[in-house]
Amino acid sequence: MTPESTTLAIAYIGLGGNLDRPLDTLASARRMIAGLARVRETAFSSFYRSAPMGPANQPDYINAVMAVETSLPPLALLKAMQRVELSHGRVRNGLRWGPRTLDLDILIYGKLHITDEGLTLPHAGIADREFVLYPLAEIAPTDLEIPGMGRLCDLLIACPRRGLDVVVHG
Ligand code: A4P
Ligand code: MG
Repeated sequence: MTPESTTLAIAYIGLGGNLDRPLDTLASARRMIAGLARVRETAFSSFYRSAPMGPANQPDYINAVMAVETSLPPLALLKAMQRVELSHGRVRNGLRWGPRTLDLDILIYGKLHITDEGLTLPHAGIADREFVLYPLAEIAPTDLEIPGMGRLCDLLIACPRRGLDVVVHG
């Protein structure tokens, strides 16, 4: 796909954050993403709260998933997501799984299955993260085939919902 391409892809974006009023931050990021050129929001999940995966000495996370239709190629979409992160105070401190105001992951981009230095699609963490799978299942068809990983409904069965609360219904 060239940058000028008008081919439309369905992409799912995972939003997360645990510093500085994450509900407000995620709502603001949603508006900014929906307002991007060549991006159209098609669905947005509820907001969920969960304990941090990784270091425990950080606040709980708020997560949500957004579906968009986009003609941006994958790397351009990633760059756009990184600009939205930066404009919401994201600081990359190099700490793996450390606290953050806003994290935007491209979970799925159409049928693409790629491993690149800067972009892995689908996102490598989907299968074992309940804070990704359950909001995704709210807005995606349950028979969605996640390239290289299998059907969403099968991933859900393998990842029981344990510590995930809906804080705002979508
Ligand atoms: N990158 C590669 N593929 C992708 C993709 N599909 N989408 C690269 C977005 N980025 C992708 O990401 C590091 C690099 O990944 C980027 O430069 C990009 O080129 P980052 O956002 O700078 O760093 P990160 O997010 O800290 O890395 P990591 O390891 O991906 O963190 P995670 O996996 O996102 O985990 N607990 C709960 N309950 N909820 C959460 O949302 N999130 C994290 C962060 C930890 N614990 C959590 C949560
Ligand atoms: Mg990230």
